[in-house]
Formats: sequence, structure tokens, C-alpha cells
Amino acid sequence: MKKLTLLASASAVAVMGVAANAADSDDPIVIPIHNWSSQIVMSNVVGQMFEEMDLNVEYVTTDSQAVYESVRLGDVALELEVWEGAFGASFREALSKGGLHDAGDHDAVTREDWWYPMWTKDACPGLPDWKALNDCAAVFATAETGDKGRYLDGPVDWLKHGQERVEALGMDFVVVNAGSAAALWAEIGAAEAEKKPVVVFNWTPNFAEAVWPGEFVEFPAWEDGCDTDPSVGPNPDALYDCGNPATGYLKKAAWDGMKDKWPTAYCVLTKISFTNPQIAEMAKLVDTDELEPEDAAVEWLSANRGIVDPWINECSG
Ligand code: TMO
Repeated sequence: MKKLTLLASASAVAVMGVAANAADSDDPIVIPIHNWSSQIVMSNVVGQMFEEMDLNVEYVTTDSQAVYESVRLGDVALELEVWEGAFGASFREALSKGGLHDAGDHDAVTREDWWYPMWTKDACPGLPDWKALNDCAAVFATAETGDKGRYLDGPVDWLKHGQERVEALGMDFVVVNAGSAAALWAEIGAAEAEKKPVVVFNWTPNFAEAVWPGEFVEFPAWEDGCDTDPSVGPNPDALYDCGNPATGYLKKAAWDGMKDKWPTAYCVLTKISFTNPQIAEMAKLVDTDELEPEDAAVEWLSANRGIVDPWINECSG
């Protein structure tokens, strides 16, 4: 008897959901997944919100640069984490071709750049200045890098241009690309016991800031055009002679066709705005607590109904 009541009320909710979103297509909303934890968890959070609204969702793993072409063509419906530093150039290029648009900023302020755990400063007290880092290059030398310092950059698809920056600024560093985000955390973790100095690619918001206090290296400040116009930045003949934006945006992007095909989901997408602590928590549930991304999303959602329910309600009326 109890079971029957539950079933009846569950289907009543489902019917209401369909009615509320009758304008939305039954085709799956394809959400792209990349290779860092907050993006994967956020994509699952939003996918689960859409499923609660009785919409269909499909996840595809895609390259984090090529995805802007996929959004533009409607092969995927949206992108939830457009980081200015890593993806600004690909996003702007796709915008100029047409087919996708800026679906609004998250509240979060982002930074992605060369970073060190605080103990590194003991061996190189002039930090965070990049020239001081370069004067300390030998401190970061390994068997693999000879008398030059080792810098562990992000996976290649994040296009961080570490090698170009080293050349543009004449630095005594060898740039090695990590195979995965996990390799970055392993490098820091391995250095921790002996407080070995290390410099690696890192970003905020991220789980790492709660685990390892640290700082970004201060490079010549980012100026628009540093990646397209050699005359911008201190080296008049080189691109990438600046740091990444220190107060970067985090945007959402949408396929232009999304608002007609899934108007309710699109409405929710435009309302979504996550903060630095919310995004750091999404990453932590996977990278520190070791949950699977789907389970991390369930957990995050259940702890944050007060944040997401108003967005869903405002769009489902
Ligand atoms: C693109 N990322 C946030 C990993 O720097």
C-alpha cells in the first residue's frame, strides 16, 4: 500500500515536470566533459538539474579547446566552464565564426598560472617575482632538465604556452607537460615530505588551495593582445610574454539553437552562477574525498538546494 502511494506521487511529479517543460525537446542535451574535476562535477550537477526537470541529458568527453567548435555547430549544447586564461582565445575565435554565444559569467574570479607550494619560498625567498624565480632556476633542476629548472605545465590541451613564455622571457626553465591533472597533484604531494621546491601549473578556484597553501608566480601583468600582438608585453618580438589574467572570468557558453530547442534548460543555464568556494567544493569532493563525479554531484546538489532551486523555479513557472 505504502509502495503504491509512493509510485503514484512519483509519477504525479513526473507528469508535472513534463507539463512545465513541454516546450523543450526530448532530444538529449549533450553536455561536454573535460579533464579537471570541477568541470566534470559541475557538468554533472547541471545535468542532474536538467534531469530533475524531466529533460534528457547525455555526457560526452571532449577536448577542452575543440569543444568551442562543437558548441558552435550544436554537436554539444553548452560549455559550463569557459576559463579566460586557458580558453579565452578558442572561445573568441568560435564567437567570431558564429553559432555560439556568451551565456553569462559565473560569480567566480579565476586565475591559472605558474604556482608553488609555500615551502618553495624557503629556497627562493625573492618569490613570487618571476625574475627571482628565474634567478633560482637551479633550485628546480632535475636529472631530466640538467642545469635548468623543471616547470610542470598542464596537459597539452589546456594550451598554456609555457614553452613560448620561457622563450619570450629568456628563462632558464624546461617545460614538461603533465599527462593529467592528477600528475600535477602527485608532483606537489611527492615534494611535500622533504619540502622540496617545485613550480607547477595550478589554478583557482580549486581544491588544492585548501590542501597546500601557495602562491602564483607574478609575471608581467596580462594585457589584451599579449597572445596575438608581439608588441604587447615586455618583449617587443614575442607573444606570450605576460602572465595569464590574474582576475580572469569564468563564463558559460551556449549553442545559439539551445534557447529554441530547450528553452527551459536554456533559461536555467543563463541563471546559473557559481562562486569560488562552490567550485572549489565541487573539485574537493572528487580530488580529496575521492567520490565519483556523479556521486559528487549528488552530494553537492543535496547540500546546495537553496542555491539551485530558485533558478529552476524561476524558469519552470
Ligand atoms: C583549465 N584549468 C581550469 C584546468 O586551468
